[in-house]
Amino acid sequence: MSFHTKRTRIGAIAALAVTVALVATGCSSGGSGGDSSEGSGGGDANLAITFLPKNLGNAYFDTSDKGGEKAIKEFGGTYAEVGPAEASPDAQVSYINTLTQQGVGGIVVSANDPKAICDALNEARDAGIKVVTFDSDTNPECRDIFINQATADGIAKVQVDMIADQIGDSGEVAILSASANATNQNAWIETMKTLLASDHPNIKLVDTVYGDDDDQTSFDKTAALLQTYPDLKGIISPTTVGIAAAARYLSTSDYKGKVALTGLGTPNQMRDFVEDGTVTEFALWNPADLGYLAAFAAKALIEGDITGKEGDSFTAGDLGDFKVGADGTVLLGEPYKFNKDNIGDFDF
Ligand code: RAM
Repeated sequence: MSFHTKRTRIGAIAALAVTVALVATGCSSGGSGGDSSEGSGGGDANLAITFLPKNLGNAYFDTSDKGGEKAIKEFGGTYAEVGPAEASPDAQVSYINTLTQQGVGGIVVSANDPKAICDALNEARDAGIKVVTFDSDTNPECRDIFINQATADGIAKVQVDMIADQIGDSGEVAILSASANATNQNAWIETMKTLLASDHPNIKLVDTVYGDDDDQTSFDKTAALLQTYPDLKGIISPTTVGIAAAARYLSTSDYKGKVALTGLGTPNQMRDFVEDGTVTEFALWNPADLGYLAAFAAKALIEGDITGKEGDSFTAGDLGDFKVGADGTVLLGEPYKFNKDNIGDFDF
């Protein structure tokens, strides 16, 4: 898997305009130990920071965590990545407990459930570990800071706008989501429902199904949706795993070009399906920037520069300065749309 990020100007999208130069360094680590150079930060700060994605084997988290690794190398900390095979609610608990025993300085986690990992995270925090959620939050009382890729409103709106555009603002649509408890997808789906009801009276959301961020489950759920709803005009999949699996299904079926598919995807996973006409347009942010920013937030917490309260500010390397907003949330930027005219500019 190659992933160089091309140095590309991307208009007014600040988060993406600062392109992080990523160098392919092979696969992510899967073990519980660090896989990068040993090093310690300034003073006696414990800059051993471990990334804990929803699950391993998801290209989105491969990219986000590489962004974290790049940041940690820049500031001389120790990077590691651990995670479960399945994106199920409590699958991350044992990893958090192990990290607490090991005495890392920070945990950067994308949560599969807002509550299920809370006790484990709070035990980690009681032991002095700083906890940053990124991508998918826990309840706010279980972490120090949440690094949000874009606002839930923005992420919901871009997907509703795209499906409305692609089906002529009328007809049946369904949602193919990640796991049923995922904080991020559930927030986006709630807002999408509100937007559909208020602004798109002729679009009917007939079902929401869950592919668990597993490729085969998502593929099978796509097939089932198309069989159950013969009049389906479009599918929204707010997950990079789901949209890629659904596109693969559609691309070799009679539904190709007839049933629209949009949502959130990575350019590399979606490129073939945009080029062959299965998909017109989808959106995302820069996952590498998200991981990079999350790592710098962990550093600022560990070094005591910030506590996570509203108004705190810190510098995140190449991405510049960020301020902590309400509920201990830091915002990366805005979602960005990919289509046949621009997809060639991206490599992640
Ligand atoms: C999948 C995961 C992740 C989400 C992206 C869009 O990779 O569910 O949490 O942010 O899709």
